Amino acid sequence: MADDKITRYQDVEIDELPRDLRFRPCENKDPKVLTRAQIDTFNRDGYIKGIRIFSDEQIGEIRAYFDQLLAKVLAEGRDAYSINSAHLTYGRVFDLLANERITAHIKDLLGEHLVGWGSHFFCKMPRDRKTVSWHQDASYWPMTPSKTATVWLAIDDADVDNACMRFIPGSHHHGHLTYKLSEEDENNVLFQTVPTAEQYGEPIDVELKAGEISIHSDMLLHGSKANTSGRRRCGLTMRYCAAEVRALQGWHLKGVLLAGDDPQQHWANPPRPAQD
Ligand SMILES: O=C(O)CCC(=O)C(=O)O
Repeated sequence: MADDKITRYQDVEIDELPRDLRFRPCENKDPKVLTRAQIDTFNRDGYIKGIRIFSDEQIGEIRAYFDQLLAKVLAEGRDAYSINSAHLTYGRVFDLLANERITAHIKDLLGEHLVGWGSHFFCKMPRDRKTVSWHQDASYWPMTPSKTATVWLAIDDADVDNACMRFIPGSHHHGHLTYKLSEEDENNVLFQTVPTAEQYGEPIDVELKAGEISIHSDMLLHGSKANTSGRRRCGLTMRYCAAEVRALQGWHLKGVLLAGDDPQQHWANPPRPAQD
C-alpha cells in the first residue's frame, strides 16, 4: 500500500486525474466541540492550533509506545519517516485515528459522515537535516473533491528550535498551486515544492505542546525546516475526509468509516489490526 505522500510513483499520472481541488468553507452552524470562532479561523486561515487532546500522562504513554515502535523500525534499517499508513498495521495507531475526542473536532469541520484514511509519523530526529518543502497535501492525493483535513498530534513538544511545522495562513484560498519536483539539495522528505510560496503570505510557526493538535486544510501551504536542535520532534499526522470523497488508484482501501454512513460502501473499512 502506498504511503500518504512519500512515494513518487503517483506523480506520473496524478495531475491527469479529474480532481476538484479547492477549499470549501465549513458551514456548520451547530458545532459540538469547536467554537464558531474556531470555525471562522479555519475558514479564514486554513488551520486551527493549540487544541489539547491528551494530558501529559496520556501523551507520555503514547510517546513510550512510539519510542519502542521507532526503535524496532530503525533496527530493521528503515528511517524515522517510514512509519506511514500505520493504522493498517498497528492497533494503537488505529485507536488514535478513531479517538472520539479527536474525531469530534474533525466532524465539526467535515461533517457527520467521516472517514479516517491516513496516519504517518513525521519524526525529525535530533540534528535531522531533512526538511518538508512548501506544499499542499491535496496535490499529492488521488482524491476528489478536496475535503480532507489533517490532525497533527504533537508526540513531542514542537517549537521553532526543533523545527515545528509552518503554515502560510490564507494560502488555501488560491486553489491548486503549481509545484515543481523538489531539488536534491532541499533534503525534502516528500517530493513536491511550491516555489515562491511566501508570495501567498507570511509564514507562521505552529508551536505545540505534546498532547496538543493542530488541524489544517488539505489546500493550505505548509512545511518545516531542518531540525538543528538536539531534541527530537515527532508528530503523528492523521488524515480524515468526508465520506462522500472518492479515492482513486486504490486509496479507498485505507479508509475506515469512523462516523455516519457510506451508502455506496466506497471505503474498504479495514478492521483494527490485532497487533499493537
Ligand atoms: O511534520 C511536518 O514537518 C510536516 C507534516 C506535513 O507535511 C503534513 O502534516 O501534511
